[in-house]
Amino acid sequence: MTEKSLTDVDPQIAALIRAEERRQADTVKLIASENYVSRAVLEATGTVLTNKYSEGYPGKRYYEGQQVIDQIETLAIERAKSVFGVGHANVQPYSGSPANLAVYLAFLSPGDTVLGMGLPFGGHLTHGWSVSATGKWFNAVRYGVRKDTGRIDMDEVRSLALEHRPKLIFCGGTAIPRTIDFPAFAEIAREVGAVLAADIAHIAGLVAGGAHPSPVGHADVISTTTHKTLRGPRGAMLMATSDEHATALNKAVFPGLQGGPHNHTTAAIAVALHEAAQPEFREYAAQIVKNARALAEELLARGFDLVSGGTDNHLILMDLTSKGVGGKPAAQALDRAGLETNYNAVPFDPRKPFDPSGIRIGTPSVTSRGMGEAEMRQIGAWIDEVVTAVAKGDAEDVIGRVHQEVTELTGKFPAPGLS
Ligand code: DSN
Repeated sequence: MTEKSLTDVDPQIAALIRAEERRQADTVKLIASENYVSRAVLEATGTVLTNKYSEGYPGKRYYEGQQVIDQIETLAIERAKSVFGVGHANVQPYSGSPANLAVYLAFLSPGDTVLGMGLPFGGHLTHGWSVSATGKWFNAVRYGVRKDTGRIDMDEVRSLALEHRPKLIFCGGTAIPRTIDFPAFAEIAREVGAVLAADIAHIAGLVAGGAHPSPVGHADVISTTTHKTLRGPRGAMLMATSDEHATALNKAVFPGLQGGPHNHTTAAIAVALHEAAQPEFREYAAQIVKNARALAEELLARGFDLVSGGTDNHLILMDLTSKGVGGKPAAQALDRAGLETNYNAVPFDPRKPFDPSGIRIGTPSVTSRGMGEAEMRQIGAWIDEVVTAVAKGDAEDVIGRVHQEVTELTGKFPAPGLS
């Protein structure tokens, strides 16, 4: 049994994995938080490193046999420090939510106040939203965006901070199409004596590639997943500049929250960081932004409302209210046409989170496939055709034709890592 291949042992799962591989190859993936990792990252993920326990940190473990694992984790840490220009990095958080929980554990006690962006405005559940442990166990105060601009209102952030004196302020989020003003957040955090955590999960690849300003020098703590624009495996990292913050974060990750790190993931993070240090990565990051701008321009020209009127980064948040279509039916129709998106709340959304007014799209995956501005304009045209057809209540023919055209396009742009 133990020497047999996956196909021999479990043909059902093997076939499903192949089906998912085909689906990913044939789809124009526009989910802003997804990407295609390289074959090298995939290879590192599926290795014998998954067999090893290594609770603790390099040089100080609770299990023997760390001769190799210590070297791998040290390489990942050193590469993270070099790519982001920070003094300390912890590469062990299992994913973004545990990484953010570790920030709370490091600096807050239950009941303390956190100031974060509200989920419907583009924040993350772990920035203190009500259904998250962070909203239940801490006193969460939320900022949003201005109704007229769709952008974060720094005056509101400051007045909420002065009124509530949070111990922790989160900036960053999951549906923010504009540049995050790290210096402005840092000034407010300093004024009220709060720890500033920059959650750069969405934009980490842009920061690493010089296509978004860095929070380094402004935020006390930087939290990121590794699988979005950074194009690594599913995982996360925490970074800090001061020894004091780094020590608190390390203790919070282990033994505070987690047990053994996922060493196969650590190795794949190291590989992704090696890739992020190459000159081509800067071109990739710049192209993500160019592609998002081209796609936004096409959608605006076709009469779509975009939250904040456009994008500075990899992400576009479309408000479909004026098109007379909900986000969910639009996303479902687009998916059937081979255009994968997610429905998403828009700021001040009158509809429910499971049936919101918007869809969120992004350009990391299509950029990783080598697509450029011309393809973005084509994708914008397809989105328009499908959404318009859904609004008219007669989308089947359009969905079928667009799907065929999408398949022709994806055939010309093979996705990294897929055979
Ligand atoms: N689920 C991630 C996203 O899609 O943005 C955030 O955690």
